[in-house]
Amino acid sequence: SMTPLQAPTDNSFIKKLRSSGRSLVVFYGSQTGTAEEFAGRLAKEGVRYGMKGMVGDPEEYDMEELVNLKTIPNSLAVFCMATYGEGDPTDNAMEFYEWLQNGDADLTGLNYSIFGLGNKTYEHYNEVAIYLDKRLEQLGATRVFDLGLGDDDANIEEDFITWKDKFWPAVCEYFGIESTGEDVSLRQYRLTEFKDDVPDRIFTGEMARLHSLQNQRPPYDAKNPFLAKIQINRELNKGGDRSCRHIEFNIEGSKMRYDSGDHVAVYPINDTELVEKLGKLTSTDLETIFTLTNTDEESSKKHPFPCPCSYRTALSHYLDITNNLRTHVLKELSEYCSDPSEKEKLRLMASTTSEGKALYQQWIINDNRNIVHVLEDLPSCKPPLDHLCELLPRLQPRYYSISSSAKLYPNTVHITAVVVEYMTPTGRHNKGVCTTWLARKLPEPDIDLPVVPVFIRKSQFRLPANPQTPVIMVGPGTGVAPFRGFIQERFALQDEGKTVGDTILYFGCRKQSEDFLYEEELQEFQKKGLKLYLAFSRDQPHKVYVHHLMDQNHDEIWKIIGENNGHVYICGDARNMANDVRNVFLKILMTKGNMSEQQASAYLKKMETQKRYSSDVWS
Ligand code: FMN
Repeated sequence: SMTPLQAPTDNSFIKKLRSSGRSLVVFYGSQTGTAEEFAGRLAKEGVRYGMKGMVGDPEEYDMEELVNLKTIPNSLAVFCMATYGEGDPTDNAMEFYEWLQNGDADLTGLNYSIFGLGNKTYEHYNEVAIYLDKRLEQLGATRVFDLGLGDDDANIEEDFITWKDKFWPAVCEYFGIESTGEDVSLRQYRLTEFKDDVPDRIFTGEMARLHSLQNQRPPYDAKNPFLAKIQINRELNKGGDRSCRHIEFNIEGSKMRYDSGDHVAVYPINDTELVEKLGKLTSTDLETIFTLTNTDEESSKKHPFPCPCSYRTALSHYLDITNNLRTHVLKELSEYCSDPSEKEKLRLMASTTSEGKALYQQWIINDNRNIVHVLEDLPSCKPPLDHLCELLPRLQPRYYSISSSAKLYPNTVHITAVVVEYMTPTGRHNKGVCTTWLARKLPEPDIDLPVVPVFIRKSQFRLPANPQTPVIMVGPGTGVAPFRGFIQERFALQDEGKTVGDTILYFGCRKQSEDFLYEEELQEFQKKGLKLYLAFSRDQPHKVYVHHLMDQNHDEIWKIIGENNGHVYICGDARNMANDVRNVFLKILMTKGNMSEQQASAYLKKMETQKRYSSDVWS
């Protein structure tokens, strides 16, 4: 038989649309799965309006084909795009974004609509979606419905369904589609359960290749994580009731390299107790091996996660069972309630009426209910577990700023992680999936070290190429993590005899005696020249934060950012800290640099584009 020299091109979405009689393609720019999930929901709903849809990862398709989408009659491209960092697209949308920015494709005749995913606590709110919306129009494309913006700080699910409710009628109107948008709930996957002849290839938590965790081979990445041994796992807090762990992953033999400022991703396993509860609530034997197969043969996603596997594996490794439930899941759940009042409650929360939205906000978001809580509190709701497996989003890896320098620790990656644990308003004890799981993985003498699947993600957060450049780092709380790596690196260079510019750290925490992370280490570096400014917010009657200390150091800061071309780094809480700190920099530029407010703001913007003002913040 002949083998073709070239694999058939499967990166043509137009070919795919055509061969499967589709006219709707929904692309997503997604890092942690939300945009991808929204795209899936839109593509699926298209059928209701006579527009069969498909989902597209811009990284996998030839996006230049957008110029030809108009050759398919009544076609529409929708984009669900998240924004990250400093207004950056997600990794999978990067190339597409650059093509749009730098090229001048003629997109006349392309019908499009965009939903953006962002978070208002970030300075560059939804910038990717806003830019894309403007740029596509500039290039000649036709906006079929207004840009929608979702705010993940508030209730992004509500923003999405509110937008979607107006989006579909606008699409129908535009294409002259007469449809009731009939509420058919369609299963996307077909269930096969193996009772007697169990297949011999069964997934047990791998991300892609079968047995990839047993037979490890590089290169390691998101689909093929490295099983790293935990060789150190210790408490950093010296008092108080919170916990912050210092964890060291051994990456020897992995050929993975990292730079200070990179992130390490960890694939966690869900809490056994929660998994067991779900088995009981759905009366399912968790050892049953099953497969979910896409009923749409053309779909690039044959299974929702690696199949076949046991229900236990699916719930432990592949599905997110701790997030607040989305409205479309509530709607599907309502079909399985025997008690009419419970059914009605779920239906109401899934609707876009103001009453429904308020109830969803209260009962799901504020009360923090996940799938287990919902099934516990609505005892007549008895969905089959395989349907839940289709509906729940994928469990995502967790990213941590690496808190070590490869210059000192080429064989280990360190992280600094606060253990997330809190009481919900319904009196439940919620635990962060990854940090609580990691906190329990303690290395013990005479037994094999605990292992966890990890991979490294490169970041833009980088020390200046020239070590003589002075740096100011602002990192209260676990925001200190990447700076521990930066400091190790700078003083290692100094030990080698290089001239190193000023290295200044602003650190803050509640009390010196409780949560001063890496106190001894930082004091050692102080002896070598680290300038350390410490804000202990609760060690005196009035609150002191890092930005207050910066406000007392105008001369030193101005010298570095205004005169000596220094670099500024901010890491930690996006909500208040990053803003307060920015305002102090603006104030210093105005007072010491005699700038107007606008000039100061432009100066910081310029520092950002020169990579002299970088932030790695989260909320
Ligand atoms: N949203 C913004 O609007 N602007 C930002 O600059 C921004 N940066 C972020 C950085 C980090 C580290 C994280 C975790 C989120 C950030 N967000 C920002 C919010 C995300 O865009 C938002 O949570 C979105 O729903 C994520 O979509 P995804 O799950 O598809 O990746």
